[in-house]
Amino acid sequence: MLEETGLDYERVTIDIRDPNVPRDPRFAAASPMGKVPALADGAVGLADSAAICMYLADRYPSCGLAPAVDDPRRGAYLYWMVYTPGVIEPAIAEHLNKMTPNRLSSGWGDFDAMIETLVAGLGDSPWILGDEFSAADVMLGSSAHFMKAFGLLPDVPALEAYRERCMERPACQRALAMETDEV
Ligand SMILES: N[C@@H](CCC(=O)N[C@@H](CS)C(=O)NCC(=O)O)C(=O)O
Repeated sequence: MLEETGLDYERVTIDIRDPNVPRDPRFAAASPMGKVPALADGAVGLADSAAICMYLADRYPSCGLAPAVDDPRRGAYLYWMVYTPGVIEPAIAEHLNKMTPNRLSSGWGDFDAMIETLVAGLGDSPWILGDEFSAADVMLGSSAHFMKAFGLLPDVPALEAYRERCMERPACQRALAMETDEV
């Protein structure tokens, strides 16, 4: 997301496996659960990737990564922005932990409903809001990539094409290269 914004930023590594490794003090303030990623931006600190993407897109609107608050696409944008933490993540956890799904009573539906809804949302469009890329695609493309990495992405050509489209973006390629360099 930060590569998509084009803003200057500093990456700070947090060791999530060893809590005894000293952490940047801004991290505890930004992430109440101690989860990564987290963002510190002056006096602002927050965690959760969807919240971070929404913050950056709204705080730095000239990056053009979110429809304005009075844009008719804003509703769909917000829906898809929270689709990852609200639907994809719990549906994946339920699926991986072999819990009994209940499409009606669970707020995230179930794994199949999560995939069907995403595929229907994309339709024939290149991006989730249509022809224009947004921060919602940063979240959904990353989620599709994560599912693929864990062998969870169903063989749906439109979904795979979307994942590839997101991953091929120069910003994403730069971010992946940084992670590879760090390993
Ligand atoms: N919904 C959160 C999920 C964050 C999350 O699960 N982070 C994991 C790594 S992928 C983590 O920090 N785990 C370490 C821990 O819980 O101590 C987001 O998208 O930021």
